[in-house]
This record gives sequence, structure tokens and C-alpha cells, in this order.
Amino acid sequence: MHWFFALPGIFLLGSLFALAAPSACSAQPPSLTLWYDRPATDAMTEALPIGNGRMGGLLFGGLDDDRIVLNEDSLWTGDANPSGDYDTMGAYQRFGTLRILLPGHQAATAYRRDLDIGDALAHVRYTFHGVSYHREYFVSHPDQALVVHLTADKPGAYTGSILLEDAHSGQVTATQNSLTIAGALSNGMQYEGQVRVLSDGGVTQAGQGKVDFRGCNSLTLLVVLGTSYVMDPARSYSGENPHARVARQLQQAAHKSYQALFQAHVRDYRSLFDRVSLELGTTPEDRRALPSDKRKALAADGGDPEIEALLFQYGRYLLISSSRPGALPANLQGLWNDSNDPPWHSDYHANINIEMNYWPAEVANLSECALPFLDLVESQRPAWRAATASAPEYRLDSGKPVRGFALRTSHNITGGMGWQWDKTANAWYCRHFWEHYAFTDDRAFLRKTAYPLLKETCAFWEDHLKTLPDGRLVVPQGWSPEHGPVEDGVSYNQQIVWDLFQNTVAASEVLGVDADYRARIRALRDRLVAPKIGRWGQLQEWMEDVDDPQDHHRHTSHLFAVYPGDQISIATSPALAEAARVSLRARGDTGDVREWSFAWRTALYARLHAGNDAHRQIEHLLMDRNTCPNFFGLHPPMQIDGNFGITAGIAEMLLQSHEGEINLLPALPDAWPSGSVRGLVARGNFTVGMTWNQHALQTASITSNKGGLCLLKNPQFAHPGTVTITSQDQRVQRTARADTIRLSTQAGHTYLIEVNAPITPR
Ligand code: FUC
Repeated sequence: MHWFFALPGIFLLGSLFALAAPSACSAQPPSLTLWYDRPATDAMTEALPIGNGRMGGLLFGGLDDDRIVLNEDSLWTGDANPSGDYDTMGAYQRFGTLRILLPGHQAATAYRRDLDIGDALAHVRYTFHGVSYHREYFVSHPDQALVVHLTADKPGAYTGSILLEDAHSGQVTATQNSLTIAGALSNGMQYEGQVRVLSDGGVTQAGQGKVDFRGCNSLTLLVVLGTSYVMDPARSYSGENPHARVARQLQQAAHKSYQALFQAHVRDYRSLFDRVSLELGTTPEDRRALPSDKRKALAADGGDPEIEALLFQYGRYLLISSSRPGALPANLQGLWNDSNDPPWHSDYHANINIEMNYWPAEVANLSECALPFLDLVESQRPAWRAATASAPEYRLDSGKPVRGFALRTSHNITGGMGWQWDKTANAWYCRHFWEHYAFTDDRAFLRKTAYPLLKETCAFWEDHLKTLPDGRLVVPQGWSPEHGPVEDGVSYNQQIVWDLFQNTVAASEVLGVDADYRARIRALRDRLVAPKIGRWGQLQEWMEDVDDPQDHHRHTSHLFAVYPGDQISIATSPALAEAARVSLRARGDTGDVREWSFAWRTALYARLHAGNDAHRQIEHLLMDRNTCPNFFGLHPPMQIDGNFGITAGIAEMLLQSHEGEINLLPALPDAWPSGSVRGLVARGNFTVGMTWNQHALQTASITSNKGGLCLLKNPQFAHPGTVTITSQDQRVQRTARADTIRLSTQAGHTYLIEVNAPITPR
């Protein structure tokens, strides 16, 4: 039996074409393809990214000299640096470059390069001397190899060379049809990269640092990279030389046919990507005909809902490609880096950036892609503890160090940190552990992993909070990133500690443990200086009412409590929510607002149920000054957090579950009058699909993955007798609020809800 007959029906239909004809045009609808009519000229802004979570490639698609910048996520300089000196923290490195030289091909015509994010395949196509040439590129997770397949419609068309260049001072060796680079960084980290050139027809021959080929019908290039890094503090993050592992992985991949590699890759990728689909409307044909960079520029002025849906899915594509279990988390540039001295070291920034990278993971149905971040935090804790224990800032009156750990604004992968302390980053990181539980309902994870971390972080705050004369508690000497004074009781810090205490109380309740401890943490939570409304109706950023209504800073740190936190919400604290809206509007959409700031503003406006304001942020992000031609975020320079953040923000416009109920379409903008979404996830582990028309919910499908009570909210439910539920033994159960219905769900059951209500014009 051919393998794909064993697959579920939905996957099967979508897959047949792609799997049967890997070299033909893509089967994906245009909304899942980025395409261009010329090769890339600049690495980070135009080259197309591919990756398997650990290894990445930036594809230039050149004609006679096709360059692929190679990355491996653990290739880092630096080490643990107790002083916290940013310059000695090290930086994420470029690994090398693979070059495909095809002399003469610069005279080609009918050029096209593209990236299909529906199946994680990139292509280059062109015509030269009457021959149609085609290249296909992907990075396989199951086979741990970057693969390039070059074909042509006439035999013997390929003559040229393959070069492998090291980005440091490693040795390059060529033997028969293989190339190897191997070396070590100044911190002792060893690395190795191997390339195998497999040809059909013609001849291949090793040259000086290259493999030449002549008269080949097709070529398959396999690339495997590795380093000696291990995410294990007990081994000082240093494992064995990668040679044997790289050689084995390459050998295993080389034993498979191209078809087998291709099929395993597409099946693996789609098992994640296909969980969510999104349609926000149809774009007129004349726009669709444009290359993606030109189309993106126009989309900044609206009128291209397909590009907005693509932007949402691109964040999912990039997360799957840069953050898979067992690998390191996505850094400031995700996985892709063309420099040994990248901006901000291409590191992990704790005061918004890495958190934003992981905002979409749970809601956009990629929960396992969150694990690399959680694993990294676990692996760095011993080093962070040690650095905290030796810091004068973190001493008790007795002179002893506080319990737990804090971290600085940026960190690496070997316990090193840089720049100033970001005191509440420890608690913000805890939120990600709590959210992983909240979305998966995985109690074993909560008990074994999340709760101990939350408790350790609470211990830090029990020791470090300062008591004001009136008995209230403040975070001493904090900072609202990245402006204003360093002082006590900064709102950003207060809200994040509140969030930690709140989630710790909830965790101990879920687990049914530590009742006395829970009461203590709850009491501390209630003594924290709380959010305040200031003189111009704003939510105060500092303890004193000093906010400047003309402050257009890119950070919206004092609105943490609205998103990603939930201390302030329309339902539970409407006056504070209104104050947050005043602050957000004053902060504006221009001035210092950058890339990731638009993504945060999208999510904030979504939580404030201001769909049109949220949508305006998406359009801002699409502007050429905020996103690159390849759709990477542009700070400038290129930075990836906005890509992930906008996926989360768009999800938040469609589905919210932070108020103990599932709010369907809470912030739908006028620009998306009809559409559909499938596969978003709500807290409690419900998978949600919806269709809407004329701005009104038409159907919802709720799959209960773990069972339990499910409250669903939408204004359309307020029409009595017009909601039907199709499923085992369910009838509409109304709640005290007209717009909310209740389902008592069983694990594994799907509930289809149809709204037959008249549509109320908006
Ligand atoms: C934070 C932000 C900057 C930038 C940097 C990498 O410090 O304030 O805008 O994103 O991280």
C-alpha cells in the first residue's frame, strides 16, 4: 500500500497533488505562497527562510551563483559571564554558505522564486537556452538535513560546482562528492558541516574546496550541520564532537531517495501546519498577480485580506521552522543569521522579544513548539541562580542572598547574561509555563515542571519585594522598558509580579496542594500596589501620576495587565480597561513605534475589543518600513518577534479565552466582513473553528480535547431559540447572560453550533 492511503481524509485530499508531483507547480492556494520575479539581493530582508527548528537556510535564488546562508541554532560564541557584561555574552553566529555555481545561467528568462508555507518548500524556476530549470529546497525535521533538488526538462543540462564556505576559520575538505567544514569557536564549541552531492547522470569530481559536476540530468544536495552544544548545565553545555552524529545523519539521508525525503518532510511539516486554516476574504485578481513584495506594499493601505491571512500563517511557518522540541528556541532573528556580529547579538531579549516569539504557540495550535523556550529556561536556571546570588542588588538585610533567580535583559544559551537586570523577567517567563498548562490542561506538566518554577520565583519575590510605610508592596528599583526613571512600584513590574502570584495561587488550587502557602501568596498578591487611573484618564505607567500624553514610546509595558496578562479586562475591570484604552491611544501608531510594537498593539486593541484599531496595526506592520520584502519583521534591522506577535494578535482578534469563557470573534474589524478559521485553541484545551458572514457569527465548532465545562460568548447567541447544537446529547444551555451559552463537554467530542439568528446590521 502506498503510504499516503493511511493518512486521514482531510490531509489526503490536500496532499495528493503535492506528493505526487513534487517538482510541478505548487498545489497551495495563492495565499500561502510568497513569490518574487528576481533573485534576492540582501540576505536578511530578501532571502527566503527555510528551517527545521535547528538548522536553517536563507535562500537567495541566484542564477549563476545561488547562495544559501547556513545556520545551526546552537552556534554561539560567549559563555557564562558572571559580571553580566553584554560584550562578553557572545553572539549567535553564521555557520557558513553553500554555493551552487552554474556558469552562464545569469542569462536566464522567465525567472520565479517562491516559498510555499503550506508545505515548507521553496523553489526557483527559470528558462535558459530552451531548457526549463527547477530547484526545490527544504529542511527536513525527520531526516535532519537541508535538501536541494535540481532538475531540468532536458538531460545532461547541469554543469557547474558546489562550494561550501565556513563562516569562521574552519577547514574545508572535499573528497569525491562530499564537502566538509569543521572547526571550533574561541569558547571551545566544536562544529561540523557536511554536504553530499548526489547526481543522476554526468560526472562529479572533487576540486579545491569544491565538487565539480558536468552533464548531470539532476542533482540532490544534502547538508547536515552540528555543534558540540548540549542544553545541559551539568555538562557545562558542552557535549561530544559533532562529527559522528553529522556523518551518521548525512549517511542516513543519503540512503533515501529524494521522493522519500520529500514525502517525509511534507508529511511532518503538514502535521503541524495544517492544524489551522484562516480565510479573511478574497483579494482582487489584479493584486494577486503581483509579486509578494509589491503586493505587501499595497496591502499596507488595505484591500488585501489574503496577505493578512498570509501574515498570520507566516508566523506559524516561522515558528515551526525555528522552534521544534529538542532544539533551541527562536532568537531575535528566529534561526536565520547572516553575520557573526548580528544586531543585539541575535540573542534572547527578556523584556518583550522572546516572550512575543512564543505568544502564538498555544493559541495557534503549535503547543509543542513552545517547549524549546521552556527547556532553555530550565537549563539556564542554575547559572541565573548563581549570578543572582552574587549580585549586591539581591541581598536580604541579613546580607544573605535572596532565594531563586533573576535575569538580565538579554541572555545566551550557556548561562551568560548581558545588560541591566530585568527584574520581573523571571515572573514573565513563568507566565509561559502557566499558559502551556492552561491551554493543554496537562496537569503532569503543571505539577512536575511549571509549579516548582512558579514557587521558586515566588520565593525570589517574597524576599525581594519592598514594604511601603502603609503596608503595600512594591518591586524596588524597577524599570518600564526602555524609558523613564528606575524607581519603586513601576506598573510593568507590579503587574508581572501580580500575574505570577495569581497563577501560582491558581496552580496550587488545580493541583490541590499547599493550602497555607496559597493563602500566603494570595495575601501578598492583594498587597501589591495595584493599577491606577491617572489625571488624564490614563492607566499610570509609574506609581506617581507623571505620564506624558505625548509619550509615543514603542514599548507598552504598563499595559502588560491587558495583554499578555489578564489582570485588567473589559469584563472584570471595565474602568481600568477604559484607562488602558486611553493610554494605548495616546501612545499612538507612529513615532518610535516599531515592528514588534505593532504586533503588541494589535493584541492590546483586540483585548479591548477594538477590532478596527487592531486591524490598523496590521496594516502598519505591512508597510515597507516595518516588514522586509521577505515579510520578516523590520525594526530595522530585521527582527522576527513582530512576525510571531502578529500571529498571536490576529488570533486574539478572533478568539479570546482569558476571562474564564471562550469569546468568539471579540474584535472583528470592518475589513473582514466574512471569513472562516479552523483549529485555534482556547484555554482548557478546546479546538475552535468558526465561520462568519456580514460580521456575524454563523457557525462554531468546538472540539473538547480534555472534557469539562465550556462557556461560549457571542452577541448572536442573545437571540432566543436561534442557536442549535449538533452533537451527542447536547442542548443549548443558557447562562444568566444572554450572550453566553454553556456546554458540558466530553473529551474527544466535537460540538457544532449553528446560529440561525437574524444578522443585526452594524
Ligand atoms: C528591546 C527593544 C528594542 C529591540 C531590542 C532587541 O530592547 O526595546 O526595540 O527590539 O529589544
